[in-house]
Amino acid sequence: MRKTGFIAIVGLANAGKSTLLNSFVRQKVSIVSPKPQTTREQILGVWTDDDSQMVFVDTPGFLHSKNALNDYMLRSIDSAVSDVDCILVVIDGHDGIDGDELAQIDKYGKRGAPVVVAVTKTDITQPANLVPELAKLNGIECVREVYCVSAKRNRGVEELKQALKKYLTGNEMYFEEDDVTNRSQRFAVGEIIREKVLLACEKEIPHGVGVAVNEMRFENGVWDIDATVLVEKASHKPILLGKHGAMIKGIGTHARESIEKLLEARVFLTLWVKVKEDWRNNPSVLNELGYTNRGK
Ligand SMILES: Nc1nc2c(ncn2[C@@H]2O[C@H](COP(=O)(O)OP(=O)(O)O)[C@@H](O)[C@H]2O)c(=O)[nH]1
Ligand SMILES: [Mg+2]
Repeated sequence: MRKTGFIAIVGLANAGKSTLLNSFVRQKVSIVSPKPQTTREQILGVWTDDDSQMVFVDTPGFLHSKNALNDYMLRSIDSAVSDVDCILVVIDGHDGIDGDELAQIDKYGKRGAPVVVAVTKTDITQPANLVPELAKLNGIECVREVYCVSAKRNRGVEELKQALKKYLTGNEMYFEEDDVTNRSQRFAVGEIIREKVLLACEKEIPHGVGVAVNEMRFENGVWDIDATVLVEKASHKPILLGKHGAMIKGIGTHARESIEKLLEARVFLTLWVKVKEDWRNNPSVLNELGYTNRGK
């Protein structure tokens, strides 16, 4: 019988949580960019092998700012860390560990689940700089183990995954053997488009971007996909379109290539840009885009 269970991945925005999740399950289930708020809600990544099934819960990073979408993201972190077998705190080794992070680890520890720390981005961190940072973790009682990894270079990730198995407490299979995520294909397609927008845009626009996949049709070996990129200010629309539509065209090309890999088929992608003032505070739009608090 396999050992099974849930492992929550938490930490500051941009620490490298989603990259680590993708590395654990060896597939891109969560989008990655240098911008905070890339991950907006719980995404599950599932790893099943001969002796275990580990369900990793990716979460949005912790951020302070006020709107309904952020409230939603914070609730989703909270629900992710309750009732898991282990809390994996991801720390950016390159940035070092600050007081807030230490306090946060302590807080997670009080929830009862064992805490394991993954210090990531070691590929761009000098070992000499890492040592004093690691020493800061010494005084924190709830930390069971500390692993240094590079998710980008896939170093130390397998060892960490093996180590996490000992914390699994269940023996019920939550997913089919070949499932890698809980999210639908449609959601994954929307997320890929959002990732390409994030990578292409500067500063404030990314936070205000939402993607609605209006239609996905598979015909004659080709996926016909129609999606709308929502922006929250009229002034953002021309920026996203770019000169003679060059920006949105580039986003569309990158997105199409990624979606073709995901769906393993040719894709015909049509993208629209629409202004929807203050959509991040509009429950019906949030619902339409799939940002609904759902249980795991
Ligand atoms: N050099 C390096 N960069 C990384 C590593 N892991 C993540 N990153 C980068 O850090 C940024 C944030 O990563 P992401 O996984 O989206 O962080 P999250 O907000 O915690 O989910 C992205 O630009 C990643 O490419 C790593 O191991 N090494
Ligand atoms: Mg993320």
